[in-house]
Amino acid sequence: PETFYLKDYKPFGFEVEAVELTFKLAPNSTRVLSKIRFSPKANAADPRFFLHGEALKLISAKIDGAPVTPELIAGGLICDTPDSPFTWESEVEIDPAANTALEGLYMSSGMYCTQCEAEGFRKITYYPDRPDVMSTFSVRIEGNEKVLLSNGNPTGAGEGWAEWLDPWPKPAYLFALVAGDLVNHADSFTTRSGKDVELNIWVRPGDEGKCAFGMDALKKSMKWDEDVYGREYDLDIFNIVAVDDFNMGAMENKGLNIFNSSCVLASPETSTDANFERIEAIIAHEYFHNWTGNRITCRDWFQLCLKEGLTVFRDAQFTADMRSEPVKRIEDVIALRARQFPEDNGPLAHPPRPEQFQEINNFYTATVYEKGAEVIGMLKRLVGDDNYDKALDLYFDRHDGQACTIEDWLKVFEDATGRDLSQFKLWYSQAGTPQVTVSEAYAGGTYTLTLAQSTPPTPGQPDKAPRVIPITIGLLSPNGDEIRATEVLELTEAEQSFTFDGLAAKPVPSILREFSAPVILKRESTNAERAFLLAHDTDPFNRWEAGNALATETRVTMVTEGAAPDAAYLDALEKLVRDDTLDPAFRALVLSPPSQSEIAQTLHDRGVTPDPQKIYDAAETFAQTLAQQLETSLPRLYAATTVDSPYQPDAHGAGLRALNGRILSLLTRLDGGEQAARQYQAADNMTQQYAALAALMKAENGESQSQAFFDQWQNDRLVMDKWFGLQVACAAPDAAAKVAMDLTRHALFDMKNPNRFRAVMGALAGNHAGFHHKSGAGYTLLAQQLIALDSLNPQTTARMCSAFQTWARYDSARQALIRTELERILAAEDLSRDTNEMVSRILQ
Ligand code: HT7
Ligand code: ZN
Repeated sequence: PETFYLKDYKPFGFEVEAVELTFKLAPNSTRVLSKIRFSPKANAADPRFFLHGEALKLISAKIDGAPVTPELIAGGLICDTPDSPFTWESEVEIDPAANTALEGLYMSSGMYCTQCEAEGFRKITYYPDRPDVMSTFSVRIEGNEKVLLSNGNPTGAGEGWAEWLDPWPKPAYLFALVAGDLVNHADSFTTRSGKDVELNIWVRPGDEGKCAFGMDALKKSMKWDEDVYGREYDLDIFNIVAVDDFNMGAMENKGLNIFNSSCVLASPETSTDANFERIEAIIAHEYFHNWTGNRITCRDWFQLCLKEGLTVFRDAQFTADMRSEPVKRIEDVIALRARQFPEDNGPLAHPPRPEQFQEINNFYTATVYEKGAEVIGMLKRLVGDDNYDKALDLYFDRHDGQACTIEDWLKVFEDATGRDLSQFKLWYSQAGTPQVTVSEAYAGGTYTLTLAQSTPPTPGQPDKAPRVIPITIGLLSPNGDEIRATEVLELTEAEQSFTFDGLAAKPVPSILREFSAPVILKRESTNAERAFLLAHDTDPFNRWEAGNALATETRVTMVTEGAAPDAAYLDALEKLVRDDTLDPAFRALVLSPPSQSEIAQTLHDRGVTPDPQKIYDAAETFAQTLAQQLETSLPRLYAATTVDSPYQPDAHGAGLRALNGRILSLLTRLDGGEQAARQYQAADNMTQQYAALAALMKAENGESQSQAFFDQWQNDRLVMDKWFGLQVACAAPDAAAKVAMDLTRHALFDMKNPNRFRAVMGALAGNHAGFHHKSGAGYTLLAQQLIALDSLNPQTTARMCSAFQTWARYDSARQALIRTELERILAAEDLSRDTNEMVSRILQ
C-alpha cells in the first residue's frame, strides 16, 4: 500500500470556485451529478487534473459542455483540461444500500446519510477530496423521503426535492446529506448579535422524547462559545441528525452535524449519568468545530490535531465550566492514561502530528485528540490565560476561511506573545511520553528540586530532544499547611534544578498539580507521604493522584509479594469516603480502583511480567477487604448517598449516584445482592438500574434481573448495547471469551452495527483478565470477529485491532498466542488497507 508523507505536500493545481451537486436518490442506484467551476493556478507545483474517486460508476463527463473521456486510474481519474477556467460536469452511480463501510453515502435504518471525513467524499463523486480545497456547495436532493437535508441554509423545497446552499467555503470532508422519514425536536437560539437560528434534532419516529437534553446542551454550547471565545454561529439553521449505524461518535459537517444515536439520544429511563455527560460533551465538541475545524480547517490530514486537539481542549473547558473542573480533569487524566499512554508507549506510538500514514482513518487516535488537547493546555499554561485569549483572537482573525498548519497555529502564539516556541514545537513532532524523574535536597532552609526528563525510543524515533515541560508545584509544611502556592516551573533542559528559599523545615512537594503536562512523574515516595497528600493537598487533582498512587502501590505489593492490602491506605479511604464535606463525585473517583490494565503496565515498567489473573485476584481481594473494613458504615453511607428526588442529570446528582454506585458494589460483596436487588426493583432511572444490575451480575447473582432487563429493553437498541456489554464486562476471567462468543450468536447481535460490535468485542478487550486469559480464547475470538468484520467495515475493524497493542507487556506464552492471531489476521484474504496497516504496525 502507498505511504503518504507530510514532507510531500503540494497544493492542488486548480481553484475550485463553486460546486453544484444533484442527488437522485435510490437505494442501489443513486445518481450524483456534479458541476464544478475550476480555474488553473499559475505556476502550479502539480498541474495534473486529478480527481479522487472510489467505487464510482462513471456515467458521463463533460468539460465546458463537451463530452470527455477521462482516464480512470487507481483512486480516481485524470483528464486533459483547458488552460483557462472551465466547468467540469460528471454523472456517477453509487450503491448506498450496499455500503457497509459507513463511509460516503450509505443507508442506516432506512435513511440515507453520509460520512465524508476523512476521505469519504470520493465515494460520492469525483472530486479533489483534500481538506485544502475549499468551495461553496449548492445541493439539490431528489427523493421520496419526507426529510431531505444538506449543509448550509435551505433555498427551496417541493414535493420530492429540496435545495440547500452553504455559503461558507468548505472542504469536501464537511459535506453531508441526510434523507429519511424523520421527525424533529425543534428550538431556536438568538445569537449575541441578534440573529435567530433555527435548531433541530432529527430522529427516527419514536425517539422524539430523547432529544431535550441534547438540545439544551446545544444551546449551552452556542452561548458558551460566544461568551468564552467570542464565536458566533454563522448560518440560519443548525441541524443535528441521529443515526444508528455510525463508525465514531459524531461528525461536525457544516450546519448538519450527524451523530451516532448513542451520542445524542438521552432520557433518564434509558441513559446513565455517564451517558448524559458524554452527550453534553460531544454535542459541544461538534458545535465548537464550527470555528475550530470548519471556518478554520486543516491544510492536510497530517494537521488533524490542529482541529481535534483544539476542539477537545475547548470541549473540556466547557465541561469543566458546566460541571466540576477538578472532576473533569481527573476523568480526563484517567482516560489519557488508559488510552493514550499505552499508545504512546507501544508499537502504535506516533506524534500528535504524524509524518506518514497509509490510511488516515487509523490516525483518529488518542494521541491526536487527547494528547493534542494536552499540548494546548501546556501552551496556555506557559503563555498565561490572557495571552492565550489574545492568541486565539489573532488565530480567528488571521486564518478565518483558511486551511492551516501547526506552524500557522504556533506563529499566532509567537506573534501574540513574543515568545519563541521552536522548542515547544517538539511536542507536535516527537512521539512517546516523557518521563520526569524528581530528586530533592534540603539544607539551610533551601529546598532544591532537580528534574530530569527523558523519553524512551518510539518506532522511527530512537532519540528525543528535551522538550519544554510546564511542571506546576506547590509546597506543604509537615503539618499540612500550604507554604508555597502553585507555581509553574519550566523544564527545558535534560536536567534542571529549582530552588525554594526561606523554608523552616523540609517541605512536602505537591508536583504536577492539575496534571500540568502529559508525562510520567518518577519520584521516590512513601505510602505515609502519599497518605499525607491525600489528606492535605489543596490541589484536588493531586489529592486524587496521591490516592491513586496508594492504590497502585498496594496492588503491586499484593501481586508481587502476596501482601495483604495496605492498612494505612484502607484507613485513609475509610476516612475520605465518610467525609461529607468532600464532593461526592470526587469521593467516588478516589474509591474507583486503577484499572487492571494500568496495573499491568506499572508492573511491566518495573520489570515484572504481569500476570492478568493475579492482578484480577488482587483487585478482588482488595475490594473484599475494603468492603469488610467499611462493613458497619456501608448501610449508612448507602442511605446517605441515595438520591430520592426525581432524577435530574445534573453534576451534583450524578456525583452522588456515582458514589452510591461504588458503595452498592461494596455492599453487594457482603449481602450477596439483597440491597442491589431492591435497588433494581425500585429504580426509575437507568443509572440506578444499571448500577444494580452490574453489582448483581458481578456477584453472579443477577440472572433474573438480566432476563428482566432484556425483556424490558429488547426493543431499545442503545439499552440493549448496555446489556450486551455488561455481560462480558462482568464475566469471570475464565468465562469472558465464552460469554462473548455466545453473544455473537445471539439473535440481536449484528456485526454491521458498530455500536453492537463494540459493545461485545470492546467489552471483551476491556475485561483485562478475561481477554488475556491464558487459554488464549479471548485473542482467538477477537481475531475471528475482526477478520469477519474487515470485509464489511474496515474502519471499525482497524480501530479495534488496538486491543492487541499492549502485547509486549505479557509473558512469552501469551505473546506467542497473540502473534499467532495477529498473523492470522494479516493472512486473511483481501484484508483492508486499514487493518493491514494497524496489524503490521503492532507486529513490527
Ligand atoms: N471529526 C470527526 C472525526 C471522524 C469521524 C466521525 C464519524 C465517523 C467517522 C469519522 N472519521 C473521522 C469527529 C470529531 O472529532 O468530531
Ligand atoms: Zn472533533
